[in-house]
Amino acid sequence: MRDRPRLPSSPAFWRSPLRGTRFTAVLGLVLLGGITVMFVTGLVSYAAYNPDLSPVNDTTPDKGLLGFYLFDWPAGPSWLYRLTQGTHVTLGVTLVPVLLAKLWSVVPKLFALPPARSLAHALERLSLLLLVGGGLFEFTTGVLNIQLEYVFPGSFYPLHFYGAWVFMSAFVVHAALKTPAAVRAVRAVRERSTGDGGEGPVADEGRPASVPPVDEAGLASTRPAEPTISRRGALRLVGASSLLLFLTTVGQSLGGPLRRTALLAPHGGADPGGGPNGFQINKTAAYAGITEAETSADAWRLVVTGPAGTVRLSRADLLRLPQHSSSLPIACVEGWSTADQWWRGVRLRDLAALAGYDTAVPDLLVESLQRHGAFRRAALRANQVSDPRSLLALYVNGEPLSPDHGFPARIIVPALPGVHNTKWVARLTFGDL
Ligand SMILES: Nc1nc2c(c(=O)[nH]1)N[C@H]1C(S)=C(S)[C@@H](COP(=O)(O)O)O[C@H]1N2
Ligand SMILES: [Mo]
Repeated sequence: MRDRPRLPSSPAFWRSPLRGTRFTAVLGLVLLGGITVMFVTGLVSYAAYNPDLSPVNDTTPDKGLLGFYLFDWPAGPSWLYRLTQGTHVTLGVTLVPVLLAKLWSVVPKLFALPPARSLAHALERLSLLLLVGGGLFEFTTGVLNIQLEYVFPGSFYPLHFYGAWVFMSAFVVHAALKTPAAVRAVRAVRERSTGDGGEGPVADEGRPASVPPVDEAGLASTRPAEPTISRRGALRLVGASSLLLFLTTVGQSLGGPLRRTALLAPHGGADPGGGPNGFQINKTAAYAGITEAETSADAWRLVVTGPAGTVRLSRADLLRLPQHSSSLPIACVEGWSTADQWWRGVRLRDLAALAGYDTAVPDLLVESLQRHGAFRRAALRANQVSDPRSLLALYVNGEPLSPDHGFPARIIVPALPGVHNTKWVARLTFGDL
């Protein structure tokens, strides 16, 4: 056996017998479907923040034309954001092994020399750089955000949002160029394997050494080492890894007892404990700097402002207003969500009436007692304020809200991203934004 070439730019440097057009094609087609869903659910997630309603909601103020698709987020079905964001995060985690295997399968191409044979070739390679870099960037920022909870304070949304557009531009070009060949490669093997056995090779793994693999793209090694696993076996391994990630992640979006199966979900957060308030906590009262002194019956007043002027209500005043119940989940951008909780409190539209909006309900700016941090304010659209299920909640599951779930009062609105369900509410300002 000759010496192994030392430079990765030499095709003979790469010896895995697994590499080949079909292997890459199968992974590529899975990513084509999966990443398309990631992109759509990602854009939807951003629309759910109603960023064009108010600068308070807009995490990418410089998006310009990239916001062309934004639409008014509906207040239902109540599980809508659970579904779109649970899909986005769970699918993203599940696709990690596929992405890594796909990159591994084409890695020799990244080292190929000369760097560019022509202008067209140079452009193609540049788009690959954006594709690979953009893909790794999107997956890395996404995973870091769900695992470490906002490691890029304030900048996660812009990074992930602009990164997605760069990545998707390269992805569309790449998919347009490569999909036809990928489909051909997958079909070719299927035809051979369903053919009349005997004469021809049945599949890549059963192929006699003399029959060259389908390798239009030149991905197969020119000097393959002895196989230790078949191509099909390697694909099964990737599939099994994805399945394992899926099964240890999806529970966080299903909530209830299944949450315990979410071994990969972020841990180490506040322990929600048991009882009626025993469901996930995003940020604790202590973290947000909320003290008992300021939420006590004597100190806390809700300030409600509108055309009728300003009213100040104690918790006892609020409890004298008509009380209503809604079963609604909390669904966080990080992908976790709770099953429906039973909330009780005052309808936002009743508070709008108190502020002077008896007939047409307007938009609403909600502000928390919390003094610092990005989640202390949120703007809600009129359709969300007027929904009869939208509450300023005082109770959950039959008990007063715990300090960590927003005592004395919090917002709960159907289909709203968790982050806009403001806790420790101090001020409601009604009026078109
Ligand atoms: N004032 C305030 N409200 C807040 C937050 C916060 O940090 N501060 N976190 C938000 C986020 S990101 C989520 S997901 C929900 C979680 O609500 P929970 O902790 O009651 O489950 O509260 C939201 N309301
Ligand atoms: Mo959240």
